[in-house]
Amino acid sequence: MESLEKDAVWMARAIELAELGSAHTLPNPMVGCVIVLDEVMIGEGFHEQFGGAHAEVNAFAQIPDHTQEQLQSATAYINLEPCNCYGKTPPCVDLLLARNIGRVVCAMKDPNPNVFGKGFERLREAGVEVLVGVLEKEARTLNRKFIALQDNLFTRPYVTLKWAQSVDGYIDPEIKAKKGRGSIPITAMQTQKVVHQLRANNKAILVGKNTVEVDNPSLSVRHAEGNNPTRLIIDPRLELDYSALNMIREQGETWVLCEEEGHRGTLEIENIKVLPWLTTNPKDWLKKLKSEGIHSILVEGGAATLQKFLDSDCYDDIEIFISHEKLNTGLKAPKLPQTTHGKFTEMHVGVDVRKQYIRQC
Ligand code: AOF
Ligand code: ZN
Repeated sequence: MESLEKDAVWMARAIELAELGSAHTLPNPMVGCVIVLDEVMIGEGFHEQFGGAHAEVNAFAQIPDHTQEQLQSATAYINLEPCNCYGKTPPCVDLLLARNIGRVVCAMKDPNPNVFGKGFERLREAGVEVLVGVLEKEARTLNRKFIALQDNLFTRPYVTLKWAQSVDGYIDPEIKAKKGRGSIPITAMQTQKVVHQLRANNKAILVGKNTVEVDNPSLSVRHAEGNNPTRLIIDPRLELDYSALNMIREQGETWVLCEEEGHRGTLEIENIKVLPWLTTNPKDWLKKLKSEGIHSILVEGGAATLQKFLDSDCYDDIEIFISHEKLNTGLKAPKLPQTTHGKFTEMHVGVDVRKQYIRQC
C-alpha cells in the first residue's frame, strides 16, 4: 500500500472514533486521534464530551510505556488540527511536543479563530513533520455543524429537516388526521434508532402546533444514546393545552414560540418558556434562538412547518426516510426545492431507504 493510502486508512479510523462523540461534543467538534508506531496502533481515543479531555489526551493516555525515542518514529492521526490554546483544557500541541511525536497527519485546519493554523505552525517550528488534508472532505462533512458555528456570517442555528414518507410520497395516511391520534410510524425500528440519534445530535427539536395536537409526541431520545434536545413548539396564538402534553413529563426543557399578539402572559407551567418572537420569516427568530444557545435544530414536522423552512431557504441538511410500502392516499410529503434535486445520497436502513442532502461546507 502507498503511504498516502495508509494515511487515509488510519484517518478513516480517527473519523470513525470522532463520530462516537456525536451526541455529546457540540458546540465543540467531534475529534478522534490514532497513534501509530511501525504500522501498529498503539493508542487511540476521541473527544467524548464537551468540556472533557481532547482526543489527543485520551489517545496518549493509552500509551504510558513508550519512550520519547520510540514516539519520535510514531505518527498521530487526527481529523482536526490540534489546538494550541487554553480553553477548558490545556493545548494539545503541548502534549504532542512533550511526548516527542515525530509526525502528525491531520484532515483539516481548525476553523476556530484561536487555532486556525497556529497549531500546525507550532508543530512545524518544533521540527515535527506535519501533513494536512488527508480525507479532508469527509472530516469537513463530519464537523459541518462546528464549522458553521465558527462562521460569523452563519447567523442562524444549523437546521436539519427530517421526515418519513411512504414510497409513493405520503407522510400521513390521512390528509387531516384527528386530534390526539398518536403517531403511527411509517418506517421500521432500525430507522427509529437513526432518527433518535439525530435527535440526540441536535441541541433542539422543533415541531408545529398541528403535529403536537395530532400526535402528542414525547420528542425524547429513547432508541439511541444521548440527552433529550430542547423541545421547540410553534404555536402562534398559544392555543395548545400544555398540561396535557406528553413531552412536558420528559427530561429536558420545552419552549414555545408564539406571535407577539398571541402572547397572553407567562404560561404557568413548569419548564415551559414562552418566546413571543414568531414572525413570517423564520430567519429572524432563528437568529434569536441561536443567541439563546440553540446552535442546531432538528425540524420533525409536520408538512406545513417543514415546507415553511424549505420555502424560506432555512435549512442545511434534509433527511428523508422512505418505507417500502405504499399509502395510496393521504398527506403529501413536502415539496423539495429545485436546487436540491439530484443532490441526495441514498442508503438502506434495514427495510427502509434514507435519502440525505447535506449542506456543502
Ligand atoms: C483538539 N482536540 O479533541 C478537540 C479540539 O474548551 P476546550 O479546551 O475544550 O477547547 C475547545 C476548542 O478546541 C474547540 O473550539 C476547537 O477549536 C478545539 N477542539 N481540539 O485538538 C480535540 N475537541
Ligand atoms: Zn486540543
